[in-house]
Amino acid sequence: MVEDISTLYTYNFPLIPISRISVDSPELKDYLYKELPVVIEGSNLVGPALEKWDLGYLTENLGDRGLYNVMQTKGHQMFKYFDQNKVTQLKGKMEFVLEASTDEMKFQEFVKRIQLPQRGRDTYSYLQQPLNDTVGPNIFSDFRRFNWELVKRWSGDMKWGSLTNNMLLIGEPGNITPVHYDEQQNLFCQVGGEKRCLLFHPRHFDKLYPYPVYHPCDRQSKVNLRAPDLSLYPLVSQLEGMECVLSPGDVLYIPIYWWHQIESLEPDLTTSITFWFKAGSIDTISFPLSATHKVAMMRNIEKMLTEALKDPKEINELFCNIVEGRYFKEEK
Ligand SMILES: O=C(O)CCC(=O)C(=O)O
Repeated sequence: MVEDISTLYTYNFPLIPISRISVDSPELKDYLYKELPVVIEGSNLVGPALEKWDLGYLTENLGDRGLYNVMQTKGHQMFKYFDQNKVTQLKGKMEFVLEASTDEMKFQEFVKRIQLPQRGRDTYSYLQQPLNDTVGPNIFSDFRRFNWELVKRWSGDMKWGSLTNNMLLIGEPGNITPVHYDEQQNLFCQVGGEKRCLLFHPRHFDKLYPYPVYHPCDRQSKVNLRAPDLSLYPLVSQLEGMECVLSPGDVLYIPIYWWHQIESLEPDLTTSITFWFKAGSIDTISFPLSATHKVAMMRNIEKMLTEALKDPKEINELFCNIVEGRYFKEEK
């Protein structure tokens, strides 16, 4: 267990602690309502998984069933997500390098790979699989006994949209999901091992240099937070973030459009389960628009142009023509 956060990797920007509150605290609603990150303690949201889902039990129940998505890296442990559909769409139009690949394999094949000692190999794996109907009767029965009443109460009170996905993540110590944002609300449940989570408010959009929407790494930052190239990405030096370390039983609320980097800490395997919800419908809009609304608006403009122009080179050129020599950033 991490006793002292100062023993972890030191970043070149300030990180303040994310608040921790009990599931019974009346303040919880305020965090969810204001879309502010918080670690919720004592919820028992995924109780049966906490009690049982170690590697032995999961292998017994999932080992030979269905196929699982496993991301792989070689020579590093940065598991930058990419969208395979966008890779296909861009074939022949644009060159890009992906830092990870995804394979489908039986659960027991994944276990075989992660059980090889890390020393002596340079490939790393990260299982990232939506829980679906291939999981078999025991896992299904555990899943049904998650605290769905609580999930429904929170998502209903907050008027979030529907639950889209419960992703099961099993990672090797040292794995990093680099900084990115999602277009969904997330209740992120830690089941096994510990994870360090860095979060950044959506207003840091410009300081994190996201890929264009048409790119396979859409929603990911181009910046490696551990080795930022400040000549290319100078605004990184102005970042201010928040952080927490999650232990089994903790639930981190990751608000929609908040940037997050998630790091699997030594020495154990990490297991997590996400509850992703669509955004709720917007009843009223107030001005000036929030950073979240602005990101949503920028994405829509980019999507419209991508659809109209089809070719990434044309999109780049058009955006440059709109901005260059005409619009300037206000000095802060
Ligand atoms: O746990 C991880 O490594 C990544 C999880 C994540 O990015 C998410 O739940 O949005």
